[in-house]
Amino acid sequence: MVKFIDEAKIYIKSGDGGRGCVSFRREKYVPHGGPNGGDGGNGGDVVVIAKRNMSSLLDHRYQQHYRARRGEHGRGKDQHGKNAEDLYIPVPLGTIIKDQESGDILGDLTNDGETLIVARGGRGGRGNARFITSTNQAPKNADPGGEGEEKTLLLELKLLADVGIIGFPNAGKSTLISRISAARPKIADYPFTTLVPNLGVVSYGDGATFVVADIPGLIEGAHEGAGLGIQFLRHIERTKVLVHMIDLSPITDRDPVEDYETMNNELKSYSEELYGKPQIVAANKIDITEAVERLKELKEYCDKLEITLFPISSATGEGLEELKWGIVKLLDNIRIQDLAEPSD
Ligand SMILES: Nc1nc2c(ncn2[C@@H]2O[C@H](COP(=O)(O)OP(=O)(O)OP(=O)(O)O)[C@@H](O)[C@H]2O)c(=O)[nH]1
Ligand SMILES: [Mg+2]
Repeated sequence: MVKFIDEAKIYIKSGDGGRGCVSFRREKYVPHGGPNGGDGGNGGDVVVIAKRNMSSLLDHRYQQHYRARRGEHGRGKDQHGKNAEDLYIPVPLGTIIKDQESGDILGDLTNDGETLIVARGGRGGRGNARFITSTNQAPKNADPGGEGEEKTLLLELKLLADVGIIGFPNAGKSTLISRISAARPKIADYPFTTLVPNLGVVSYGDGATFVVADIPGLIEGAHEGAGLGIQFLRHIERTKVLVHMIDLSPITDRDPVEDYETMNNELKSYSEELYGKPQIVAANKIDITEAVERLKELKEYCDKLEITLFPISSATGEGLEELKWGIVKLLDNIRIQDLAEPSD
């Protein structure tokens, strides 16, 4: 299994408590009314919450500072300052939260909606009305609010790939990852460039992400050990979707339809389960003139078998948005099915 650790470092601060108020009743004809300074409100807590719809810590690399608001100060006429709202920081299921300074693990959130208070807001200060005693009927003191806590947290998540990219060596699998994610795998003009799987986090829409992995290219006879063999397939056994990349470049001297079938035979020899995963065909290198010609036959073949095909160029970026949304749609459908019939 490819496990790759996604990490983020965030700075958090809970809200300070509001100040207590010093105030006295002012009534006509009463020179010194009693104290009526209200308490300050509590500062907001910082709370980490696990969210099923998040799949990476990418967002926290863009936003790294989180501050909850302070409580309102108390006011005269015994008015209590408002408590500040808690600040929620969403993280994916499986995120481990560590205190950077002590190295302690503060928590490990695994269920949707599970929360962990990582910094408590300061308590609101007491207003002078609370300081009244038998000997001091006109106290002029009030508490300042308690201070919020500051911490630097390390968030860690073991990522599992949602999408596996398979295909012949040199098809452009790593190039695709480099175009749709921030990963920068090695790309080169010769087969077997990728020797260990690469992982990338792809973001789309409103903060949502999925994770792709490529694996070293497979060739005919891989299940008998040809090329790098098929041992790498185990890395994509737990993905939900496969992107089957076909190299349309005439340089391969192979037939795209045959490539598709060969690859699927290799998959099947390895595992029926892997073979049975939903596939999307990404027909790559359509920036090459002859490739467009070679696309036709593959397209007809896929249409006949009702296989979704996206013509793309990982080099120029053509068709990549469509491919990305095609993957998202498929993942969403699978998620909906999973919700309907939970497997665990
Ligand atoms: N013209 C063209 N060339 C491409 C395209 N995508 C990738 N290439 C080239 O194809 C070659 C192989 O690309 P890689 O991304 O390394 O291929 P791979 O499938 O990861 O290869 P392995 O790791 O060896 O299995 C490189 O020279 C890329 O520049 C494309 O859309 N058009
Ligand atoms: Mg590669």
